[in-house]
Amino acid sequence: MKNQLTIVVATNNQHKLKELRELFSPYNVKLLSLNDANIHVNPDENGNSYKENAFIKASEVAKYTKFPVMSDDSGIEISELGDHFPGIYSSRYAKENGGQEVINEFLSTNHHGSKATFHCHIVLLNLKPGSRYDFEGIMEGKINNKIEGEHGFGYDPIFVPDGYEHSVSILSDEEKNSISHRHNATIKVIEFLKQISLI
Ligand code: ITT
Repeated sequence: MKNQLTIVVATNNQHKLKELRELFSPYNVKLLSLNDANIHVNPDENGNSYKENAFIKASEVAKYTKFPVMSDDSGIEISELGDHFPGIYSSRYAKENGGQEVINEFLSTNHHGSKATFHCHIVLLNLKPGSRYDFEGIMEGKINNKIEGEHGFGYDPIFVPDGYEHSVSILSDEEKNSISHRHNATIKVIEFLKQISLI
């Protein structure tokens, strides 16, 4: 049997960590939180793309561990708000406009029906010293006209995936994890790790 693969997840977002752990749970992969690895950093996400920000987070954390590092930079793009917005600013957009509940209320009232897409960019560093791999996933849908459900986080209560009638937050964790942008990026990571015989 292969050795367990240990990876440090470069995120301070506990919801992301939980989802990633669920997505990797069928495999012999141990995902360490920053806390588990005793790493306390808050990288400045000043890149111009998910890809750049994911690399900034992973490379900052990689300075403090010998394990491979995985980061996830993600966001939602809402067509009616313009090109790729809030996108890489998704977290800040909510924080600077009264918080997630306020912004979800605003968007569901004023922009319901708008096409929207979640993006996820994963960077995997140091599987071998110095190596870097990038993976992407998206989930398409639209903005709901109301806030719904208790599951998930962030914009989940107002995002209706294509082919569904309700917000992601109505879905169980397992259901979200079978269609999400994070799932769609993660399956590529898993395929790759299988190809190179690490799992
Ligand atoms: P880290 O940088 O520490 O990983 P963060 O929350 O700041 O945590 P991002 O910079 O990648 O992460 O911002 C992602 C934001 O996009 C997140 O805070 C949510 O507002 C939104 N988002 C991303 N994935 C989401 C999901 O699955 N469901 C709902 N909202 C999501």
